[in-house]
Amino acid sequence: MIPESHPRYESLITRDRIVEGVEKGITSLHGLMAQGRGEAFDYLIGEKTSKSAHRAEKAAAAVLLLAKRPVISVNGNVAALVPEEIIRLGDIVAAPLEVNLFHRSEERVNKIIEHLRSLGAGKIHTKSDALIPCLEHERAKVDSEGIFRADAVLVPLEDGDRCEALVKMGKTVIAIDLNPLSRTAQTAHITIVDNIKRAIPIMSEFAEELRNSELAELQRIVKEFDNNKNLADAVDEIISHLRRAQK
Ligand code: PTJ
Repeated sequence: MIPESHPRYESLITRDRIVEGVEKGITSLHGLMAQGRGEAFDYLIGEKTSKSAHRAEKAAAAVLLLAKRPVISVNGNVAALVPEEIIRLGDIVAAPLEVNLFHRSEERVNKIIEHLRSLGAGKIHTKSDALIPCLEHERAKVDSEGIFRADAVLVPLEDGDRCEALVKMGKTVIAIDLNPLSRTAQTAHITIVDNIKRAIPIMSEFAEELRNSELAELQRIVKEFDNNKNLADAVDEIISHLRRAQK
């Protein structure tokens, strides 16, 4: 039992959720390492949502609202850390979920689907009858009516090449990645450099706020967003945070 007074309470609770995910067979063992990597970047960021992340979260909400066939991709870490939050976001922007795993096993895919359903998930794309071109690993397996034909895909905690392959397929790709220098971060159209635990609820708030906006207003938000500039800002924010922490 971790006391709430512990200075690293939030971080320790998050670790517990990932460990629990592994014990339930939802999260892969590699997910533990991914979490550690994420934590290190979150520390550099100051464990709070930066201005650049906030801008990206707003633009991402607008993209999802504008999309005709949006899909939210769920992996083992996402299912352990933010299942309810991702279901809520999917409901607000009318985006079905699809489980897509790097360390894929049918058993784990099914466990994640059951886990999401037990928490009230609506539409989940469950087939794996199509392949993302030019991707030689298990993440290529997708649902022909889901990620394969989606026009916008949210890919949280991703590792590079699928993001690139989805971009090549002509989809708008939104990534959530605490590492602003990762291949995914550099390749996506909208990169949210924030902890998924903070990012998803903020995206939902923006989506709630924007869901009744005129189309032109949503298009303006997306058009004005510049991912390269935003990523440069994210790096600057990390540097400024480190300078302040040093004093
Ligand atoms: O469930 P699977 O089999 O699909 O596997 C999922 C993982 C995450 C294990 C797999 O995709 C993987 O190994 O990912 P990587 O290559 O470790 O990349 C994960 C990225 O997500 C890294 O850049 C981390 O910094 C980042 N990350 C980790 N935790 C968080 C995060 N970003 C946002 N929020 C987090 N909580």
